[in-house]
Amino acid sequence: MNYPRDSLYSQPIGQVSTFVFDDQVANVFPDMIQRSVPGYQMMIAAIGLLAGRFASDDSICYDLGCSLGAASFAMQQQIKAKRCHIVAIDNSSAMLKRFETLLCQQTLNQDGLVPIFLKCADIRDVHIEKASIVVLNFTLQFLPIADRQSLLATIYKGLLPKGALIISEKLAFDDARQHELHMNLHHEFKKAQGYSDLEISQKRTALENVLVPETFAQHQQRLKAVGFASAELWFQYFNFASFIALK
Ligand code: GEK
Repeated sequence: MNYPRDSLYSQPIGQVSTFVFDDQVANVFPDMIQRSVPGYQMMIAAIGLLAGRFASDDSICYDLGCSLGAASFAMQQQIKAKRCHIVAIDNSSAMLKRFETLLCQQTLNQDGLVPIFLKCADIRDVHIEKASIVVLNFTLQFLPIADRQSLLATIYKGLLPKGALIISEKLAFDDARQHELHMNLHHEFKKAQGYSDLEISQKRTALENVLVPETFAQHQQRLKAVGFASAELWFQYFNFASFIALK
């Protein structure tokens, strides 16, 4: 499938409305996320490797907030476990429609891969069971802060004893100068990717109160509070990071 370049915020918009994962966004999503999230491709590739290590026989791998399935496809390429499958969940039907098309094209060509099952649902309502690996790749940040702990508790409960949770997020920093520095570096990253100042600032307005970043310490404390034995960073590029929590 050919995905067009993201120019959703390139023209002046009188009143920028709240960001939603609708058809317009889904249409340009691969370009948008790649040019907006430093290290996105590297994180996706590494999530594949992590799934290869953690996916166990007779278990389920979850991709929560899967969008077009980049993490699911990367995991699928690396999972060698038997009687294992991936459950990919998103509440945007526009995203899942495109994921479905990609999945149909792919399964025609490749046999022997673990199956991926798509589910259109709010990740706060889903049941997690027999999970060997759960991925929240830039999804938790879109939930209201008050809802994050109960989702993580559900994941913890559904994970097998040797299971792992991978969380990637935009981070905030306690130190005001560090916070400002990382925000500016991200702005410069986006400019280097071809976004204009107008696009960057209108997108920032659209995401206000929708994408709410927290510090790594806040994430770590919450993960420990729901029972995880440990949670450590394995990747960071400016204010974008990925961490792994072990049951
Ligand atoms: C990737 N993981 O390419 N329930 C289900 N889905 C949700 C919810 C919710 N409550 N809230 C948001 N989403 C992907 C990228 S994008 C990240 C993830 C970004 C979904 C939303 O519809 C969108 O598809 C995804 O979470 C976030 O590896 O756009 O920065």
